[in-house]
Amino acid sequence: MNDSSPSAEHLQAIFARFVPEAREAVFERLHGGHINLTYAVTAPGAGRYILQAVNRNVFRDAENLMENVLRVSEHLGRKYAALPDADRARSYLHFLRTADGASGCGDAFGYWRVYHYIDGVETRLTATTTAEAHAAAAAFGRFQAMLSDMPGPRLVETIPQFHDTRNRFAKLEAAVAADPLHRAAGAADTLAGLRDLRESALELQCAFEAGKIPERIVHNDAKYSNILLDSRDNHAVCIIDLDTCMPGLSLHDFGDLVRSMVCPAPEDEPDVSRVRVNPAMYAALCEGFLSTASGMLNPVERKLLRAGAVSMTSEVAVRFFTDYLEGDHYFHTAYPGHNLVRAKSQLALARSILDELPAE
Ligand code: GN1
Ligand code: MG
Repeated sequence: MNDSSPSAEHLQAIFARFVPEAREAVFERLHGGHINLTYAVTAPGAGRYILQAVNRNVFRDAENLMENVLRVSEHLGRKYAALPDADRARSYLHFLRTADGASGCGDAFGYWRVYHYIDGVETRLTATTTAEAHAAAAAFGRFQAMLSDMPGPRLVETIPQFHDTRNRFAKLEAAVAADPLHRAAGAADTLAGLRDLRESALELQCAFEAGKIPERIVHNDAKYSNILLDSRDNHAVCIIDLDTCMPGLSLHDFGDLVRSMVCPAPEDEPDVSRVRVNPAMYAALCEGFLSTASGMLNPVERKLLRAGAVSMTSEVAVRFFTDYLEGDHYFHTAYPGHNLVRAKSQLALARSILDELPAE
């Protein structure tokens, strides 16, 4: 992978593979995600697009990833086509192929792909009202329900063991043992806090391993900022970032929603005293998710909502902390120690979910 940024000429050459008629396009870097390189493209006379390089350090098999993404978005397209009042052009992502029919093209920056820009929307890192929480959770529940009858072979696991929480804790212990940058001693409290969460964090995975809850097609990165919201009335327009859409547990998505919406502070809030759950937001998330997913969920899944939230929040705290110990190779960081700040904040949130929300 190339750590520098591509030149405008390079971007233009890549973009022309998808939209050959576009000349003198303008590329604006978007900084929302932690993994991929993303640009908004304005191509005079040829429309607006998103151009994105999938990070091959994270997604080793970008070609198969794109096969997943295309299957999922085309299935959603068929579902929305059957809904009479759907806002079809904005409800799912429309990907372009290259002039020679490929799903993308690779170079030192990653595997490039292009999709249509969706107008009149914005994303938010955090939510403030229970109505927003209800709507976001209903959108992800609907997303899963729509994918529950997707035909064809099992989706490829774009990152093997992505939400294998037990393995994430094992990797944490390996990083502590190796401690290449001697960072563990300076963060002993965080490490102890994470270890305390392990058993609760594994409850969801244990239920799956015991055969009590099924594998489903899920988004696997269901944070609030992965929903495009209508700029006028905030309704959920489209779910984006389908890179990890693959087999998983329904409550992985519900858990990520809780993680990203149940507290008004962002995931990298440095003042952990501000990181507390808001029970009214949690109630709205449960209600919203069940309003669209409940027909699909089994009784055990319906009882593991809080366990899903504990699991996903603890897991991401463990992942941020592991990356900190290993030298910040995985998540993009904005300043030294950013991953440690994220780990502490998500640890505080997991603790608050466990201590302050009722188990079903
Ligand atoms: C990463 O890149 P982004 O922001 O979509 C990560 C998620 C984490 C999230 C934390 C492929 O998502 O798993 O929950 O950061 N994605 C990957 O904000 O690892
Ligand atoms: Mg993502």
